[in-house]
Amino acid sequence: MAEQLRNIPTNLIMGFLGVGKTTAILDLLKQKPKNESWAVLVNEFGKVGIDGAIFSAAGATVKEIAGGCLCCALAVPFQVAINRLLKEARPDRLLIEPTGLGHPKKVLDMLVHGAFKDVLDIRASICLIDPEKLKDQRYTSHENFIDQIALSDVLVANKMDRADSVAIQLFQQWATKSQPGKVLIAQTTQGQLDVAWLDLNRSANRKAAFPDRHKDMLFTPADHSHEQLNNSADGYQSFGYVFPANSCFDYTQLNSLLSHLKAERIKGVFCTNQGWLIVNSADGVMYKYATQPSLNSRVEIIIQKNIARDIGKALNQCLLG
Ligand SMILES: Nc1nc2c(ncn2[C@@H]2O[C@H](COP(=O)(O)OP(=O)(O)OP(=O)(O)O)[C@@H](O)[C@H]2O)c(=O)[nH]1
Ligand SMILES: [Mg+2]
Repeated sequence: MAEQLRNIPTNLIMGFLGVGKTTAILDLLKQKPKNESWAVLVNEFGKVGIDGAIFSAAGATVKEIAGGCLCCALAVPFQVAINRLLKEARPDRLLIEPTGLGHPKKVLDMLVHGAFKDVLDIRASICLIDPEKLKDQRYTSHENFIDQIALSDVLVANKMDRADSVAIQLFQQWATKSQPGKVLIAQTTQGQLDVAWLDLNRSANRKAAFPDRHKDMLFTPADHSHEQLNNSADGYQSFGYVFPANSCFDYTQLNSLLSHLKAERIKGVFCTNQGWLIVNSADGVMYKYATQPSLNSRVEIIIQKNIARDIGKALNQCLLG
């Protein structure tokens, strides 16, 4: 029973949309000691979960909470999911990936002071940051972006392959001005973190600049139809589509459609005439890789608000038969 579990090492792996959190957790799972079992809890802003499928394909015990952010509408599902995950997996370690659009303060408070305070041992929170984003005021003025950095113990610049010298200098400025000082500041690519960082200590003295960030925030589902699940908040709009189990996409048409969408984020699992695929696109760079057959094809597309698109219709036109 979960009640008998004590002090399970737990880390928050945070960072803004598409920075490489899932990539980092997948890499950490590869470094897991063979005799340990780890569990992953992932929270998605969109209502159609994709990261869960990515983790499951890697063989991790995973629970997914989709459709908002853990500290707002999903506080209760969050606690239920942790309970279930602990009960079912009895993990030696728990890694939590909150949505990139979420604020970490209430999540941390819930974990440290809430019902799980004796069950979970909250260690260093790791925040990934794409240094190139530090040039863009859309990110540097975003309260969640700022507080993900402020509340992290370990700050890691990811996507260093894309970072120029200006971006690296900005990263160093942001990293060193943060108070209390970070336990560790590092730079990496492909989310490669050292597994030993997970056991670094968490500082209880870190303060959010915007602690009430989500107090009045509502996530408004725009559509309740069985196949389209939209969500909008905070300047972002997510379009989620789930297709019937027997749907199959024309690979070439799908690839062309997704490549031309000017989206902040695209994540999908697709059955195509070239096999099952996971599609993961951030900053206009799209990665595709083969995966095992899934329950259905589904996709989550996040764009800046107020850009009207008929994405559902365009996706349907890529279906075979
Ligand atoms: N160029 C480059 N791409 C990377 C790097 N790390 C991750 N990516 C790519 O960035 C995209 C987003 O990575 P994810 O790990 O899914 O990011 P995330 O933070 O989990 O995304 P959300 O959960 O949607 O917020 C994927 O296509 C990755 O392959 C990196 O170091 N360099
Ligand atoms: Mg992710």
